[in-house]
Formats: sequence, C-alpha cells, structure tokens
Amino acid sequence: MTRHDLPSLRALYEQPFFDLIQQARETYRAHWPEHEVQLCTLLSIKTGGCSEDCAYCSQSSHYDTGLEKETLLPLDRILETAERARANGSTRFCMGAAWKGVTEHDAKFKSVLETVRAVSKLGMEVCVTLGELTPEAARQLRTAGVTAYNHNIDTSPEFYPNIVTTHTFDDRLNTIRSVQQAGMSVCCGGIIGMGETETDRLKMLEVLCTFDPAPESVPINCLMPMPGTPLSEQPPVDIFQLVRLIATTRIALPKARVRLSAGRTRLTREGQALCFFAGANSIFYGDKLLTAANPGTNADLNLLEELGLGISKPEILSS
Ligand code: SAM
Ligand code: DTB
Ligand code: SF4
Repeated sequence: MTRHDLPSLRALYEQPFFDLIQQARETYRAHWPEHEVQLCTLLSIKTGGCSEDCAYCSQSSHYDTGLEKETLLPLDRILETAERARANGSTRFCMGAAWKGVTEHDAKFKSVLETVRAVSKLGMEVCVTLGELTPEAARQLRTAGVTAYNHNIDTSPEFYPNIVTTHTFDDRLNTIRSVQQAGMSVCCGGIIGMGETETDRLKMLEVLCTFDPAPESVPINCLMPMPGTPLSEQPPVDIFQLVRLIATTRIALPKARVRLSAGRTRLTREGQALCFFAGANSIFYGDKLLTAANPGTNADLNLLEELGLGISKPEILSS
C-alpha cells in the first residue's frame, strides 16, 4: 500500500469535489461492506483545572471559561454511565481526564486502573484519554483492559505552537509511541477550524499516515468555540472543506474508523449525510461530549435510520 505524503494528499484533496467523494466512497465500500456506524459514548471522568494551555479547551486553567474544576468521579458513577451507554446502543466507551498526564506512581492513576478493570467487563470497547503517558503506565492500562488510547495531534506540527505552548508536538508523538508499544490501538486525529490553513490539515494527515501501525481510529473534530478561550470567536468550518478532509482521510487510511467528532451540533443533517457518504463511520453518541453539547440520541438514531445505516458491534482486541 502506498504511504501518502503531502503532495499525494493534496492531489487527492484538490480533485473536483464529486471525483473525490466518489473515490472515497469506493475505498469505503471495499473496506467497510457492512454500512455501519460505530457509536461511542464519552464521559469526562475528571473535569476542568487542567495545567495545559490548549487554546480550544474549556478545561484549561489558563482561561476563564466558567467551568467548575472537579475531582476524579467515583467508580460507581462511571460504571452507571457506562452501563447506560451500553443499554442505549453504544459499543465504545471513552473516558477523558483534564490533566497533563499520568505516571504509574500516581494515586489517581491507580484509581483509573480500577475503573478500567470494572468497565472492561461490560463488553464494550474501552478507550481512555488521559494525556501524557509513560511506557509503564501504558502497559498497565493495556493489562487493565483498555483497548484504545485517544491522543490527538490536533493540527500540523508547524501550527501546533500557535495553539499549545505547555507541551510540544513531539511530546504527543512520544505518548503515541508508548501506546503502540503497549499494544493498545491508537485513536488519533485533530481539530479543524482553529485558524489553520487547509495545508495544515493535510500536514496533520501526513503525520497520521506515518504511524506504524496505522491509527485504528481518526477523530475529526470541528472546533466548538468555547467562551473564554482564545478561539471563542472562530467562525464555523466550511462543510465542503470538512467533507474533503474526511474523504481524503478515508482514502489515505482505508482501514481506520474515521470519526465525525465534535461540532455536529453545528452541522445540518444533509451535511452529516455527506460526511458519512465520504467515509465517516463513527460518531460520538449521547447529548454531551466532555463539556460541550452533542446532538440528542433520538436525532442521531433517526438520521442513521433514514440513511439506512446500521450500528456496528464492538471489536474487542484479543488479549
Ligand atoms: N487531556 C487529554 C488530552 O489533551 O489529550 C484528553 C482530553 S482532550 C479534551 C481530547 C481532545 O478533544 C483534544 O485533543 C481535542 O482534539 C478535542 N477537543 C477539546 N476541546 C475541543 C473543542 N472545543 N472543540 C473541538 N474539539 C475539542
Ligand atoms: C476527540 O477527538 N474528541 C473528543 C474525544 N476525542 C475525547 C472530545 C471532544 C471534546 C469537545 C469539547 C468538549 O466537550 O469540551
Ligand atoms: Fe488539558 Fe486536554 Fe484540555 Fe489540553 S485538551 S487543556 S491537555 S484537557
């Protein structure tokens, strides 16, 4: 299989729109014959007060976003939410924490491990997003039952310092390496609509195409402008630019789950349908993301039904 570099990604991306989505559709049909969408439920298990200065994030302590800082949720609350998510049809449960990262020596990390052991018994794919990891912390998460680790590169290496200064793009790559070495699948993507160029988006995709193994899932978030953050006034992303990026990602990473992630509340049903046509095959499901709004479950189920799309079953990695 060819590994796509920036010129080849640009050649795909800049095709006439219908040629691009047709090619993406053919790639999708060859690799994903079931026509199913994966439903993932998110839960913020530790909200707010984060030391990092990510310019898009409501949870950074560097900005006055009005969000209350909370401590780690107790196991029973998390388990209850996970059970509800499963009952509602989710096949993947993703727990997120607002802190710089964890090491194997943290008390809070021990508590997360205990939670993962309990949630992994429910039969859903278990994903966590806990920031930076040491190789040993990654191994312990894998042993506890984590199937996937979400750690986004968010944008191009060149644009990254414009949105975060408290850690580097290379720090993100190091954590991703620890996750791969521990045998968890990597969920890695980014955000569009932060003031980056379309070339920055393709450069981000170029980095994702160098991962070995390739990322199992690629979340494409449209910025949710959070009041109080430096990006609160950013205009919405153009739908055709979003569809082009999804289509190019589908072609470049044919086996990845391409997740139409944050920002769906600002997309029309027709816009989302185009994203699915172009190869998106996963969404966050439930009326809340981590702190921001997401479409209601009924609206999503109706949309999938009207489009004739099924819901995928969990793919649990063998230990
Ligand atoms: N603290 C961990 C980290 O930074 O990896 C995990 C949580 S963090 C909120 C997970 C991802 O959510 C970010 O990397 C970013 O891609 C996405 N995200 C956060 N705030 C967002 C926003 N306002 N709009 C769109 N995506 C956002
Ligand atoms: C990802 O790429 N998007 C999710 C998940 N991974 C953790 C988070 C979206 C967060 C949107 C803003 C919020 O809820 O605060
Ligand atoms: Fe913290 Fe993650 Fe938000 Fe950055 S994106 S401020 S690391 S919670």
